[in-house]
Amino acid sequence: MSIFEDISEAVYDGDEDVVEELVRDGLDDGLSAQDILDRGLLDGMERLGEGFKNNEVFVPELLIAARALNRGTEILKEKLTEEGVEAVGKVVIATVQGDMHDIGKNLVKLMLEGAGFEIVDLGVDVSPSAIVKAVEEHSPDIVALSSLLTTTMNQQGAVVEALKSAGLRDKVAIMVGGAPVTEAFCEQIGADAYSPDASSAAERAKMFIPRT
Ligand code: B1M
Repeated sequence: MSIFEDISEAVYDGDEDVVEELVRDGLDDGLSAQDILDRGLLDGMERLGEGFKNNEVFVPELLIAARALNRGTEILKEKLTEEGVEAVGKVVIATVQGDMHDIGKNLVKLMLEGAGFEIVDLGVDVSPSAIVKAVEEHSPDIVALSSLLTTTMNQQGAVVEALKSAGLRDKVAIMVGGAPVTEAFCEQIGADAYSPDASSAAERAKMFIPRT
């Protein structure tokens, strides 16, 4: 088995310590952080997702695996973000109300940090009013929203509306993403940009910051 398969398997098994050890080994062997993330950590979660869909894997296993995956990304963080430059702008990021999924949001956060953004992370299950409050308090350039459930993606639209009502819509760019979200949905709710993954989200975010 390759080390990527071993890492994938350790995530699948939710074995945090083995994940940490293997990720460190991979980096020591000169493997790229991006490959370790994509071919190891995320592959394990992808397989679990399939198992969950087929009723072979259940919520507790997903939770344990998510913790193991997060341990791995913490170690990769330094490598994935080492190209980072001085703060180019500020982003308020959140998983929307009713939604507890944070792995994708955390990856987007990580890539944005790597691109030089200062991040205000509001966490998961964040209400539109809490996001409005954070925009008032932190004056970010961008609000980035993540949703993983078809039942919560409409909360992204609720955030757009809440920012409009608060008179703040024109002061921030709104970026959206997450598995059920599409470009068409982004347009429909009046957000400014959809990104399918964390890397493209960071690239897209830079386009909202005027060059000096
Ligand atoms: Co949940 N879950 N889950 N889950 N879970 C999904 C999403 C699901 C697709 C599984 C399935 O049925 N196949 C399904 C949703 C179905 C649907 O709505 N269509 C589902 C369900 C049903 C549920 C529960 C309802 C299950 C239950 O309780 N019966 C429940 C809901 C809880 C809640 O939120 N209220 C639930 C709970 C959980 C756990 C808590 C156990 C756990 C999350 C742990 C955690 O996040 N800390 C969990 C997990 C792990 C998953 C799967 C297996 C993996 C999600 C993940 O982290 N993927 C998932 C199945 C799957 O996706 N295959 C599933 C890896 C991550 C890197 O990808 O988040 O898509 P993703 O992020 C990507 C892009 O989408 C993008 O960039 C990221 C990486 O490049 N992106 C953005 C994400 N956010 C962005 C924001 C941006 C830009 C890009 O802003 C600018």
